[in-house]
Amino acid sequence: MAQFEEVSKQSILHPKPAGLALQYGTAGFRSNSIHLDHIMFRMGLLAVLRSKKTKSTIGIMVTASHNPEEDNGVKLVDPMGEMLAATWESYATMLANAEQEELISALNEIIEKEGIDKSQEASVFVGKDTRSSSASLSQAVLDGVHALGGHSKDYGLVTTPQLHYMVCCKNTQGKYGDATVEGYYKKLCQAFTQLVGNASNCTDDQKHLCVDGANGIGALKLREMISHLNKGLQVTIFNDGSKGKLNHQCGADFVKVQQKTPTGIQVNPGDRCCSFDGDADRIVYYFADSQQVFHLLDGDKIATLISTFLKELLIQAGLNLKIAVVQTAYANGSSTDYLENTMNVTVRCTKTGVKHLHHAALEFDVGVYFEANGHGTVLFSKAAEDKIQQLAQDSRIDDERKRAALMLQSTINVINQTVGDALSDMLLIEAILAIKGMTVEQWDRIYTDLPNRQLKVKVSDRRVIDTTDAERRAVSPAGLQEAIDNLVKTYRKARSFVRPSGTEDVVRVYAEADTQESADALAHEVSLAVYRLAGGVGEEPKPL
Ligand code: G16
Repeated sequence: MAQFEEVSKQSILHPKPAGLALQYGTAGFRSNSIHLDHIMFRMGLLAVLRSKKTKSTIGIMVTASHNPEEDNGVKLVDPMGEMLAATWESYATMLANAEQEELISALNEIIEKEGIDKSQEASVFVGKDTRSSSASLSQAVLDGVHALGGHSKDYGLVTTPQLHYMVCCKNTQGKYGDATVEGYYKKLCQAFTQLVGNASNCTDDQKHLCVDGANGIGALKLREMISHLNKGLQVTIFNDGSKGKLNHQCGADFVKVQQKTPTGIQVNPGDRCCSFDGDADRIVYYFADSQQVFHLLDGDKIATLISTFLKELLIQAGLNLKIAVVQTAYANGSSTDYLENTMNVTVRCTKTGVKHLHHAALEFDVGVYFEANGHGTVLFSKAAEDKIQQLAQDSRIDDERKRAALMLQSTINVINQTVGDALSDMLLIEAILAIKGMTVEQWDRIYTDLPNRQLKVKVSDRRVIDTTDAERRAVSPAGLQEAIDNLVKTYRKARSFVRPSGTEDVVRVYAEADTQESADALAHEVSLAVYRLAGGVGEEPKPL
């Protein structure tokens, strides 16, 4: 077949380093960028097959999100803007690791197993972040798409959620919105403007937000979006990429894990601040109190704010829709307790990775999902959206119900339902705070986080750790879970778990307890157990 000849010819220009094996991780492939040229080419090929199989446009985003500048990676986007179907992850790994001479047979295997019609047209949307390696790597993706005869549209520099949005718009024939960056800004900003129209007299101070752009794509795109906001929000952007390094001492992951303000931003008491990550699919908020003490409002606090707002609107609208919040093991114990016992909403816990949370959220009329690291969104079922729309158009209902239904409608439009989106989440949070007349301090006081600590441990092969129960318990190596259980027993209100990261070559350790000292000590002791029982490399973890 002529196309396979082209693939063979082109693949020589994107050779696989001998012996290199990479696994499809939490959000696709991720590694130092020097290892990724062949992966990008091959994911271009895979996207063409996926497009032929689904008869839809598929997306490929070149980004390593929260990882350091020297890394890169690739995220694949399925037809409705969701992450690549789990069943195709093994094909991705197989293609990525096939030796040069096995590539065509690997492609044929996928074609046969999936019953793909080779004559079907294929279309792939491609985007990239601001990393220096992203330009050549996205070209490698395009080479792969074209080698297998696929059509491509290169969106160039976009945030990851913007690319997810484009794919969904295209495959819904524009029902979800216009598949352009301009269309994205218009949809979100119009909905935001409508929503904040429900806020009574916000002062300029209340409208002001400091944004840490992590020196990445989010800063560029926020700057573009501001002009569409009609002064409903006043933003000062820090870490806009003009001097600092991507994600270095800044960005959502740094702020969440280090529990401190990023460099490059001056936080005065009373300032409301937020940080994006490197591809703008995560957001966390924070402020300094009058004693200059740092307060973090992470994904859990965001989920609480949004679900409270939605629950109140559903009650006001008189709509009986089932709302649930989906979290992971990283969710602070206080947040789960508050959601279940004070708000009385259903809470689900899944494995790390938005693909898992997204899937669980689809089971409800309104599924709010957030990882504690700030990655999340809200999903409305088709039936829920239809009910809200009907109510918003019903002329027989009273003003209060009408207002609530219209607000729910605008809320749906401000949200990017395809994936967690820092820009969209920021607009929704800002609108909720304005409508409720709530300060960031008041929001923070909804519940008090249990002190917690996250650490990383280097081991020779992180795959020796296997987990169960939504990653809350380790089943291997032998003795590790027992060791963790024994350590946890020695602290009050304590909880701890370990899991291999799917984006970095480390084992992650999480601990929470009644005091920061206890959380730090427990995290350190659990790190030592990982180091000793799971093949730690380098120096033994030191106390904090
Ligand atoms: C990705 C995933 C997130 C996950 C994070 C960390 O985020 O999309 O769902 O929480 O990796 O995963 P891990 O702990 O397995 O390294 P991002 O923002 O880096 O793409």
